[in-house]
This record gives sequence, C-alpha cells and structure tokens, in this order.
Amino acid sequence: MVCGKLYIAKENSERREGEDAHFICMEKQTIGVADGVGSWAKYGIDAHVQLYVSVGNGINNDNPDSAWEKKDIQTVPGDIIVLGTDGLLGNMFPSEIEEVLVANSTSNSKDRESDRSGGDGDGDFDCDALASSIANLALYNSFDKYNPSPFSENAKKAGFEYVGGKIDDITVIVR
Ligand SMILES: [Mn+2]
Repeated sequence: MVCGKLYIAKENSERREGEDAHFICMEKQTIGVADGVGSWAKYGIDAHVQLYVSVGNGINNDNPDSAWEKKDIQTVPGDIIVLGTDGLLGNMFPSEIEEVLVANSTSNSKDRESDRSGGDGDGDFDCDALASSIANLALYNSFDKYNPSPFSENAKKAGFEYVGGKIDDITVIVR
C-alpha cells in the first residue's frame, strides 16, 4: 500500500496544530481521518468525514450521516482513494478532485507504462504529489470569497446565506 498525505492546519495562534487528525496503518491496510467538528455546528451543519473514491470511470462520493463511520471498501488495482475531512470536501466538488486525478494520470501515463514491467502497481501514482495538489487547491478555494463551494451549497440547504469557500483545517490522504 502506497499512501500520500498532506495536512494543512488553518491559521490559529491558539491551536497551531489544528483540529484534524489522521492515521495510516500499513500493517492493517487502513487509513482514517478525523475532523474537528466544532465550527460546522455554528452553521447548524452536522460535520462528518467524507470519502471520495475514484473507481475506474465510476465515482462514489460517500456521504455518511453519522460522524463516525467505518468503511470496508473493495478496491481493484488502479483505484485511487481520496480521503479527506470537510476542509477538503467543503472546498472541492468531487468533479474538481477528479480533474486533478485525471490530469495527473494523463501526465504520468508514460511513466506508468515503464513502471508496468516491474513492481506491483502500487507505485503507479505519486500519492504525495496528488495529495499535495488536491490539498493546495482546497486551500486556494477556501480563501475564495465569491465562488460556490460544497460548503456554501450545504449552508444554503440548511437555510444560511453563505458564499465562497470555508477556511478550515485540510486533511487529504491519497491511496
Ligand atoms: Mn473541519
């Protein structure tokens, strides 16, 4: 299992390490993220961990209702899993995440061709680079005061007037 991750804690002089947490357990082939849920409650929105899985050409944007959810996901070689807290999924639509994955797989297709002769396929993607690209785009969007975000759309559904991204801790794990 090859994993990449990036955690960007939001500016907070009282809590420099932010409120998100994550783990990667190679032995058990398990990854997890936890969100600091406090700031969502202010807007009347139930915060939860979301999971975005790109499986071949299909997309599964999982949106569990409970704050804690254990998911066993059957993957096949070539699947990319993007796991993130609301700092990611409140600031990037699944289609935007997919764009990053597609752009990366296109630019790396030549490398992957040459990788195919050896290895187990786990090294096909630079997971750290992907996690970094996705997290930094989420960060960029979080500062955007004008464009709609998943967060602003959810806020609207909950009856709040809110435009733009949401400044938050951002955790991204790519596997
Ligand atoms: Mn959060």
